[in-house]
Amino acid sequence: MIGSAGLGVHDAFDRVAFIHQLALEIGRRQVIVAAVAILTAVRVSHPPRVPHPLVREVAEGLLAPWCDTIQLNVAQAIAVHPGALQQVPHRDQDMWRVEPGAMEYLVNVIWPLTPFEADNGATLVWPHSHGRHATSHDPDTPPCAAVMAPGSALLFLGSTLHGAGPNRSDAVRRGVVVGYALGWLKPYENQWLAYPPAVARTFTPELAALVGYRQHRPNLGNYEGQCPSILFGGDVDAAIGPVDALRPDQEEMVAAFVAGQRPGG
Ligand SMILES: O=C(O)CCC(=O)C(=O)O
Ligand SMILES: [Fe+2]
Repeated sequence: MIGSAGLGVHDAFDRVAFIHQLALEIGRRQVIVAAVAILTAVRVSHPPRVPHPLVREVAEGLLAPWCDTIQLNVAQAIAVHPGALQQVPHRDQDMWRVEPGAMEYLVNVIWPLTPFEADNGATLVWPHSHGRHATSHDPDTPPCAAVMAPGSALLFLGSTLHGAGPNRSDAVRRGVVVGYALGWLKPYENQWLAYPPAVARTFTPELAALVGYRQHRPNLGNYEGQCPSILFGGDVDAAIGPVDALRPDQEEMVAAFVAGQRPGG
């Protein structure tokens, strides 16, 4: 989506108007765009859905320049209790040792289960802190609170400075964090342990693929050299042979190398 409009991820997130247009194009739903770049709260659904078609399309569009397929990085419920202090501002991509600004690794989605208010722990997001700005120098601009209600979701890049706000109210603020990462990264939560084959086989093929039951070319995340979704078929024959899952350029390179060794090749 972003690519088709000729904009890089960072340019796109710098341009609220573009995000608005993007959401209108793919959302066909009411879209609330905050008056600052990077923070976009989208009317989606309640209860949260993994994957939500609109959210998935946005995450895939943003991460497509760097991977074939995306994966679930985490699905986690977070409660901010009355009296809780502000969370340390952080960038979620810092869980990996990355070079800030070179690329994006993660799109995070926060789904409120209770209203997020300025005084009850709504996530704080620092505008213009993402992408090439994600250096050790943190912005002097104040954060903005993602005030939203169940039915909306907050989307932000893994390079964006953010954190849960302090809860000065007398009620618990509850939300669910769902992260989508590049398909070849080590995810925050070990998806195969969280969703072993006996559980994942009850998922839709789309969800099973998102939690790791598919390979990322070339051959990443295979089981005995095959797509791990073969584990959904019951007893797997120990003698199954490996089947390569290569990118087209790798297929071509291997085919040419093999042909070159044949007599007359
Ligand atoms: O719950 C929130 O508002 C943010 C939580 C968060 O950023 C985190 O746990 O990494
Ligand atoms: Fe975070």
